[in-house]
Amino acid sequence: MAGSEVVLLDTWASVFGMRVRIAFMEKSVHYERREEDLINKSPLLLQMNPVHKKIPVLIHHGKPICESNIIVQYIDETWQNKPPPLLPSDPYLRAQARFWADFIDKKIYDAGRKIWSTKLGEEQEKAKKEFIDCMKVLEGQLGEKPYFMGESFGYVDIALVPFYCWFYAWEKFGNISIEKECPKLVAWAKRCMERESVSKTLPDPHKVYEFALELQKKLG
Ligand code: GSH
Repeated sequence: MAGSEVVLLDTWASVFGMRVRIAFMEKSVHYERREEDLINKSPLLLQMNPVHKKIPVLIHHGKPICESNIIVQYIDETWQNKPPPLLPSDPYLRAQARFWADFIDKKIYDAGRKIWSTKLGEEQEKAKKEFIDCMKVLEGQLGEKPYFMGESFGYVDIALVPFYCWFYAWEKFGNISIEKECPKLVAWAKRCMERESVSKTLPDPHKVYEFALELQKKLG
């Protein structure tokens, strides 16, 4: 651990890790990123996140902070002197932002995962419907705004935009067109991709698809 005061334990395809990488880049905070092998977790990961044993973990001055959305909030508070602010300053709007980030965590990850982990047929049709319904709720919340909380890119955008690199995989597995179902949401994702923090963080969707194929084989 000697040397770096800001260390991120991460894996390249993790949407949760991407949230933290985007937040750091937005704030221009330098950190050391360490790639974890989740099949063979490092002793440091097990020591720093003994409860969930998951990445991402931010280690700041030797102390761990776990859970991606909590890490993003921590980054915003710790480096508040560095623009841009990621959460709104108004308490009501902050609560709203946290609500939508929580919705994304509770709904999108599982719904998306079910598309590629369920077999074709009734079960997958149900998974696809559930996923599209959740995406439509998000599209409704976005409305005509450029970003989720209004004019500027922030916390809710960071919570959701990493999933954009999984859209291609979900479309291939589920034989769906997310753009057809949710055109405004895809336009929002493309707008986010114009930011360096997002375009430099999100991996190639084809690479993510290959990764998901491998994972699907392993899970049988
Ligand atoms: N709610 C957590 C967060 O937001 O940080 C989810 C983190 C998570 O699921 N991480 C996965 C992981 O470390 C990688 S994408 N999995 C290892 C395992 O489950 O053993």
